[in-house]
Amino acid sequence: MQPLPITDRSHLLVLTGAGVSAESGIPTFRDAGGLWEGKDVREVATWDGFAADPLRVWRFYSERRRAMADVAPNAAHRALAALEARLGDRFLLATQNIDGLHQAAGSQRVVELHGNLMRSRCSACDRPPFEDRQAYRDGVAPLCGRCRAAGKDAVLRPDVVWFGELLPPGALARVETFGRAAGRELLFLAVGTSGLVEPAASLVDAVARIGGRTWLVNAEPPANAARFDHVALGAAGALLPTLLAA
Ligand code: BV8
Repeated sequence: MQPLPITDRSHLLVLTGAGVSAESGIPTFRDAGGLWEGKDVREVATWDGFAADPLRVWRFYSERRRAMADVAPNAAHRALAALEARLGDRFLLATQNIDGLHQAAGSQRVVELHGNLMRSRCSACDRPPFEDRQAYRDGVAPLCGRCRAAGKDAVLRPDVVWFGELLPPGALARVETFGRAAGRELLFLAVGTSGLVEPAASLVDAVARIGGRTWLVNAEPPANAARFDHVALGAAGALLPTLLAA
């Protein structure tokens, strides 16, 4: 695959999914051996599942927090951070991942569509989300200190977006504003995503509607592959450095 035709007028919008972190050792969701293998998504990635058994959800996310101690950004994350350094405000990275590896690789213009694993927030009060790397082992779901001070019991939750929940306020708007400003100079690159989860999976169509061109890098053809202008099958860590080369 030729490098992306990036000119000094190009605006690049990138969407990443779990596949971009696979070479860092983080399991994806839907591949064999994935995070959801043997689990019922409704039990660990919905509000109803959390309300029914917060401890089960905290075990799921605590295990993912613990696993972060052994992972680091890979060549795909680094290639995207290097491109942002080249393009500046003509670059925007929307990620479905909650692992924070893009930021760890130096990316700054990042929109976390589904939240962040290393933040928690209260399930009841409106205190702002806060950094929380703790893996809750003691068998008790963590409670909100502010609610407790007010004499109420409220369980903390991971600051992530579950199915049936709205994306963080402003997240999609930031992506849409960037795309509209770029118009026909917009290049869209999706990396390592199965194209099954909305609204992220339909970004490719929005780009096409405004006259942008679309690329996909994925280990195998995802559900929405036919909606891309160009498709490169392979590992993100192997393909991105060439694809995004100056
Ligand atoms: C919303 C939590 C408005 C965080 C996740 C009915 C009722 C309610 C909602 C819906 C409904 N019908 C549809 C919806 C919308 C729903 C949805 O999309 N459902 C689908 C499944 C049918 N979406 C939502 O609810 C979203 N909110 O729409 O709000 C609304 C509200 C109410 C009612 C209507 C509308 C919220 C979506 C967020 C859900 N949260 N997880 C967490 O725990 O991480 S989703 C989960 O899937 C993750 O966030 C993940 O990021 C996301 C997408 O998965 P991928 O990243 O693509 O990972 P996957 O494993 O699937 O694929 C990896 C790919 O990489 C593979 O293709 C593989 O081949 C490739 N790969 C592997 N290795 C490599 C590689 N590629 C390159 N290199 C490699 N080395």
